Amino acid sequence: MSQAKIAIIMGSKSDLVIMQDAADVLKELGVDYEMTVVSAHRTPDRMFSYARAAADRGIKVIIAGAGGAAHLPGMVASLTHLPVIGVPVKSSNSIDGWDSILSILQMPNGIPVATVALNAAKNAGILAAQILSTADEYIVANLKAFKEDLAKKVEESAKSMEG
Ligand code: AIR
Repeated sequence: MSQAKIAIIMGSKSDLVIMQDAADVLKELGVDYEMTVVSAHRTPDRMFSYARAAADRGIKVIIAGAGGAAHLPGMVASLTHLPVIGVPVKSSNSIDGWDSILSILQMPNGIPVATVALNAAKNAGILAAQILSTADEYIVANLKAFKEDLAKKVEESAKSMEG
């Protein structure tokens, strides 16, 4: 059984090209994750059992990505008390991305989904790590180093542009 505290799920394997960014940044931040496909429409029973069992398996945060009629994040949020971060994916069945964004963003009061920008799986990974870091100093240290590195890269760009 996975000991991961973060679950990355997506509506289709075709979302992996985007969702891999969440996995990569979690690896960089030293956070274990598990990753799988769960479709709200094609496998509703699997979605139900996955979401219902996640907390008891030790998962603390769920990152859920989907495209088009992207109901996975919201439905998973309705089935668990765990925080759910939604990643709208601009997929082959998405008209222009707005369908995915609005399907994930416009949740009814009582069932929040923390929605990141279109295709922004990397930010979903960082946010999930930040949530875990409230009880984990190792992740705090990794996040601080990550942010310092971001700032350093901007300083370097500025220097090279200024000549
Ligand atoms: N999807 C799959 N089940 C429900 C939804 N909304 C989404 C996937 C993917 C898109 O449909 O998240 O972004 C296209 O999937 P596929 O498998 O046809 O490539």
